[in-house]
Amino acid sequence: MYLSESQVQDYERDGAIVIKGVFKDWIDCLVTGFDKVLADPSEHGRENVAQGDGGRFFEDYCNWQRIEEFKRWITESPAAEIAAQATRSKRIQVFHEHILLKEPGTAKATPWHQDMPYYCVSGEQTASYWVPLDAVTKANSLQVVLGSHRWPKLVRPTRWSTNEPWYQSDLDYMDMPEIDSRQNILVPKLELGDCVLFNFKTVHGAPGNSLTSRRRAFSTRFMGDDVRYINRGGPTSPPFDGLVQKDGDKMPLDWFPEVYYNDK
Ligand SMILES: O=C(O)CCC(=O)C(=O)O
Repeated sequence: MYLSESQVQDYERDGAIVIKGVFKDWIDCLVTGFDKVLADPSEHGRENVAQGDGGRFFEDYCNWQRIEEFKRWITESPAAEIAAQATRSKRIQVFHEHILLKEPGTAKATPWHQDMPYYCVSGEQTASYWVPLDAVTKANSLQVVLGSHRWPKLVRPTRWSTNEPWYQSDLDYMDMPEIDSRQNILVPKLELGDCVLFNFKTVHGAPGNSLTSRRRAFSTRFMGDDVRYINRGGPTSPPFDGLVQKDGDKMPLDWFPEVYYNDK
């Protein structure tokens, strides 16, 4: 067991936990993969800083099938087994991975958001990793709003580069409340090899990067037992064009392979 029962209970209550040291032997591998994507981004690669605004906030996703280092991490590191423990799932499917780069001097923050409303899935048994690949401080680290995965409605998703609504029709979502000291915000103190594990519904964000070093982060999303397809009425992020699932269907294994199965 990688997680204690009390860590699993914290995950259920707070929607996020910090796991210390678990990926310290994987940082070099992930950095190699990250740099390969930077050198050869996919069609999904996006810049979030307008020209002239200074710095760079680049992201890309869904590269793990072509980037061998990411595939190794997904299939050989303890990540999927830990996701199964945290979500009390028998099986874990990989949804996708995501890289985020903030160059020094990037003012653009990652806005507070939940990932779930961008995704074509629903469910409670979800687990996303945020693994920093450079030394981070409170000034440029991921932050999460503890307990926000239990808010009664999903928060309206927006485009990070423009703040425009993500969906044309988005009345079913609530506005992001003011995030301030009334919420229980976790600003983790992370070392290389540590990670934050959080539910797809947990509100999170990150400041820009005011440090003099890059801030690279590797995120991966895993789906547990109760995760099902949902049509959100417009293209999701990632888009996964060509999925033919209907609401409530299981996610197809040929797109989202099972990467952990607990046969006990
Ligand atoms: O690294 C960041 O700035 C944000 C990360 C994030 O939103 C995520 O991993 O879901």
